[in-house]
Amino acid sequence: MTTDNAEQGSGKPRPGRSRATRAAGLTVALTLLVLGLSGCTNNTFTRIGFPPTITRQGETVLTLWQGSWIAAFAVCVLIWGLVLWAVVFHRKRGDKLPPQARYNMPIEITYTAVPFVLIAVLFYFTAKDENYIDHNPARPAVEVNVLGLQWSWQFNYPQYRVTSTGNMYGEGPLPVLEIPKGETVEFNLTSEDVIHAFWVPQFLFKRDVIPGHPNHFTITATHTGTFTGHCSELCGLYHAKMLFTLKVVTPQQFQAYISAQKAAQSSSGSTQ
Ligand SMILES: [Cu+2]
Repeated sequence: MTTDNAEQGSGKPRPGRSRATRAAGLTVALTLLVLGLSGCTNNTFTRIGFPPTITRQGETVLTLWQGSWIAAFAVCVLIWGLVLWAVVFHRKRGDKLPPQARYNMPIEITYTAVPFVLIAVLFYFTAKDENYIDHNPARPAVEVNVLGLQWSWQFNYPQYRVTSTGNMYGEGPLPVLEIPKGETVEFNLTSEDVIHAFWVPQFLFKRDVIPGHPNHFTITATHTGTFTGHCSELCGLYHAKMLFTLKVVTPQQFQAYISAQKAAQSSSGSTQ
């Protein structure tokens, strides 16, 4: 562009140049401010709409989400910066055309190569994170068989022979899924009727529950608490009531829960 300006032959300092420098400096400062804020705090703004996560896998999802937005924002700033710079400082003045840059091979190659580099970087991080999020360890600490059915959930702990089933049509208390914090928990998802989807918003993750096609995923919870799980696949009339309660507790509380469930099951079995 220096060559282009020289070709215009004015030889005088152009007022537009200092304005362009100031605009570029302001853009860089704003970008750094946003990037700095996103690294320093942890609120809805910096999570870009995501809820706070309660799993290690969710932390990876959040980092990928933020990184993708930062990359998109950087591209946006660059493209709009170049467009505005061209519109403001290289607009047509009088009858003279601004410098033309058609058939410029270095620029054409750059236009082609840069998007490929962007896609390659996004692909690399997506594939790396997906491999981690989809990894199911050979020996999870806890296994939960999740059965989706119209319109509730059944949670079965095969290691402990404990099962809890929700009431149909969303009546009565919600079915409870209790898991320990800090331990690997594998979910085996199956359906007995139509396609459902298992979703806890704080996992930052959902997975389809498909009849005849078991799905699996593993999480390690990082926070205790009580959360609401949903079916996120429209599955019929009472889909909206297909909720469950997720309780993340300490390993000791989890063992106490399993013992209580076992005792309840055996007493109800003996009274039948
Ligand atoms: Cu459903």
